Amino acid sequence: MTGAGGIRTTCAYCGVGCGVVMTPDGAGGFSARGDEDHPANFGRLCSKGAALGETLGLEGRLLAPIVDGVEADWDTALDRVATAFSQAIAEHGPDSVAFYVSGQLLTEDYYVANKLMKGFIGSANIDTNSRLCMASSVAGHKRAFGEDVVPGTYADLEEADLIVLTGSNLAWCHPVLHQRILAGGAKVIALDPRSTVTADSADLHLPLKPGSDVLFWSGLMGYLRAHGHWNADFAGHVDGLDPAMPYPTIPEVAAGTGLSSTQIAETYALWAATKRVVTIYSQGVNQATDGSDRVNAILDCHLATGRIGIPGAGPFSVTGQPNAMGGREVGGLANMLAAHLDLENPAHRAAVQSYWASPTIADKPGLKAVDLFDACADGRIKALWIMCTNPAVSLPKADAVRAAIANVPFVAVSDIEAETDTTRLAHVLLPALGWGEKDGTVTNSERRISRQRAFLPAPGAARADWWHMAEVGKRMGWADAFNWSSPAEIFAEYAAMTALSVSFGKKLDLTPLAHVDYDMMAPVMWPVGGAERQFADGAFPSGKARILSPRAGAAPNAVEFHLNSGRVRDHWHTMTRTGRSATLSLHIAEPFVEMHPADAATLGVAPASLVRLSNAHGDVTLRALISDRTSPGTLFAPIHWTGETASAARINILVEGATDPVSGQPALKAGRVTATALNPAWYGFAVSAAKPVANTAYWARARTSHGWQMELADMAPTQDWTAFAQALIGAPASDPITVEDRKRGIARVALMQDGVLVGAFFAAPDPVSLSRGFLRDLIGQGDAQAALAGRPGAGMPDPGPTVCACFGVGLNTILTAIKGGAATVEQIGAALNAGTNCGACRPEMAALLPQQSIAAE
Ligand SMILES: Nc1nc2c(c(=O)[nH]1)N[C@H]1C(S)=C(S)[C@@H](COP(=O)(O)OP(=O)(O)OC[C@H]3O[C@@H](n4cnc5c(=O)[nH]c(N)nc54)[C@H](O)[C@@H]3O)O[C@H]1N2
Ligand SMILES: Nc1nc2c(c(=O)[nH]1)N[C@H]1C(S)=C(S)[C@@H](COP(=O)(O)OP(=O)(O)OC[C@H]3O[C@@H](n4cnc5c(=O)[nH]c(N)nc54)[C@H](O)[C@@H]3O)O[C@H]1N2
Ligand code: SF4
Ligand SMILES: [Mo]
Repeated sequence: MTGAGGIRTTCAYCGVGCGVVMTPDGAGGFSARGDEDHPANFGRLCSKGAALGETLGLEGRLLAPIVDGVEADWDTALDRVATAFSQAIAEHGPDSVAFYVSGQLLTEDYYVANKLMKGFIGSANIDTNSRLCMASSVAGHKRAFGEDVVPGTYADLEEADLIVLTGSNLAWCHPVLHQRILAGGAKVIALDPRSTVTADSADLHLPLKPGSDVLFWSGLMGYLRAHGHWNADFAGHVDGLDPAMPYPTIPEVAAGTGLSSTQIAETYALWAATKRVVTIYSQGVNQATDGSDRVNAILDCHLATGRIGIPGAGPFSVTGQPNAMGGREVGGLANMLAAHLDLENPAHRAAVQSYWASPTIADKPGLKAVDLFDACADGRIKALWIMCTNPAVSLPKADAVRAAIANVPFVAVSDIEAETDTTRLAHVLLPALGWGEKDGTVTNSERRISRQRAFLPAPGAARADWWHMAEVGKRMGWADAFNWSSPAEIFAEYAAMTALSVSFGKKLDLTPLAHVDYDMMAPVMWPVGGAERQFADGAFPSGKARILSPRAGAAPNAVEFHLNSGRVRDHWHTMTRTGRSATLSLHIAEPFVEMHPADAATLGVAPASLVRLSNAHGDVTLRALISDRTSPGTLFAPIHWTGETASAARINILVEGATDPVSGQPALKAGRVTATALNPAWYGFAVSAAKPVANTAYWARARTSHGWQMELADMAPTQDWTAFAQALIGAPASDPITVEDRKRGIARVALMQDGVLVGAFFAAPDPVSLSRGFLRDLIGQGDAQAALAGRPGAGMPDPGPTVCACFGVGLNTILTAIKGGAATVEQIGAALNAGTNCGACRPEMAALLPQQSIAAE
């Protein structure tokens, strides 16, 4: 849909699903602005959305099919995939093949994948990275309601009086929803073992012990019963309310969560007294061996009080990926069928098979993600197709997963990038269309379907993911069933199919969209034409809702370190897209591990030094961020760095594959590791015009607006710093200017070529302290002496690390403005523009102010 203002589409990143308008920037590119009319964001965007225009470049893109390492045409590549799958099925049966797909596929792609695997190949061996993400919420919803339905809407966040955020760093991971909460003015409580930016901006932060969630929520259930808050009117819609259930007492909750009895009692009283309460949860709840129980413990409290589906109240599982929800609708998980129908139900299976007129239908659940890669390791899987996900980085036991993929006789990978830790393992690589080039639909956390629209031409030979699969389906002998010419046709087939869900009493209803004008389709919630909020009337798909009253397991004992993991504000997963943007790469430019000062003191870890985390599966090396934001015994590391961006920072090498028995979701937030201080012979820092390459014990590289920067360290000293620097930045013929103090072990090298600086390198025995921002901007300039100085002269202040990504405003600049009298986030914004675009840095800026308060936008 092209209006006067540009092309309307939906953001590529998180499950908030913000509407974006892309307009040509006059320089051959596009710039992004929030769509004022989109009900998810009403014009807002976060730093990642605002920088979408910067990630559209074709550098590093996969632009042609590759077969056994050699560029090939489409026919050769597709024939090879079809033959490999058909042969494996003929020799070893349908369960010898598998697809591993992604919540970043569009609904149309996902629908085709499911149809091909479950209806035509006849296996349910299709699982998705949503297993790592939303599986526990799906299981929790199905157990409680009989269908995977998020009852509430984003408007509830503005109408609520109290919002509990648990296991969610919403300010960084769903920034626009966080903005909406601040604007709505509800009281906010954050339940997270770590002090996050979300916790800082909440009215109360409860740092519960990792894994004590079920205890906390079942304690609330008992409190609600004891104080007469179970809702008698709603009780008729709910099974399992038990007056005799032994729920934990407040002292028991205090002992297990590490919170004080007073804090717990006050929080319980507030929750009990507030009718309009929304509980938002995500990965801190889902990614655990008792993830489904945590979800049900939360749902129990909302069901028992009838606080569900009414304005301003309800449980709210926020989805991670842009189409986590759409994938669930079309049966993306190994234990579901399309259109919310159940694989185990013979009537559902028959209905789906007849709708597809398919030769077969999978009749037992397939392998879930972690088991699927175990089956690759032990030889059960003979052909595997990975689409739109990077499992060699993002799955637990990542090194074992890499070996498992390498063990599969035939591997196809559809991706947009040529070089990832996963594409390297493929026999056939299929180039996909990326965001901005592809067309289809996504469903966000509040069940709202929006169009993603192409505004760029297909680059090279790249084609849409649905087309890859449809072509393979045709070549496997099912020409009629996969004969679509556009995503609109696929969407129409799927929308019409939801008549089946309706006939089985489910809420998923898209039937009015079966004949919609796809190009013009405006954002719309399902059930289409039905109530926006679900279940206030007690009409659950399972008849009555179920109270599960899960029992809390024993808290893990903390002998080694507990390794928590998650996200940072400006990066997305394995960084294949955000890593292209200099703006997004500079907020946090290196992999790190947060460690409590007491643990750092015990281990002898100095600030900004390096730490090695290890266990039986392997080890990683990360920068130490010593901080009381994490508690003693618990470490936190981000998930974003890969073999492409750092030497040894794939933290999932260390994470066990233990899974929730109900949902199969792995406990990604519960690694067990030992930590040791690393004592490198030297630390280094480099800026360069070309991509730097090192094989030192530690390195991490990031994009800058003039090239690259790299942090380094190594265990052995280097004899010739000049040669080292020239090799590092790939400029052996450059003119070096080297200043060296051998006694102190300090070296500085500036590399000039044709009169401009192409690289600068610094080494020292301690972590290198320099003005990195200043050095980055010297690349391409003529000033070698300034580069050797490593920091600006007196006349030029050092802006410090970036806080506001949108306007590139540094920490020191903000502190100077505060010293100069700026007393609120608004005043900083008026002076520097910082925080006035996406607002994602507003909580960070507020934390710099003496009185620490943030007003809503
Ligand atoms: N910037 C950015 N945004 C993103 C993404 C991204 O990569 N980058 N990815 C998107 C995706 S796919 C997802 S799934 C979401 C994830 O969004 P979130 O779930 O909000 O993000 P995480 O950082 O994974 O984890 C949330 C919090 O869980 C806490 N936690 C850990 N263990 C426990 C526990 O035992 N109990 C409780 N209560 N809390 C615990 C962690 O300390 C962490 O602060 O973000 C989406 N948005
Ligand atoms: N320890 C730990 N591990 C985690 C988590 C955690 O909190 N802790 N979180 C987990 C969660 S919630 C998630 S969602 C996963 C995410 O993990 P992944 O899904 O593995 O991460 P991405 O980097 O988003 O991978 C997407 C891939 O698809 C490619 N791509 C992008 N667009 C397209 C397209 O249109 N078509 C195709 N074919 N390819 C495309 C990208 O280049 C990239 O290679 O990580 C999980 N792993
Ligand atoms: S909150 Fe940010 S990343 Fe998420 S959809 Fe909106 S703009 Fe995109
Ligand atoms: Mo996710």
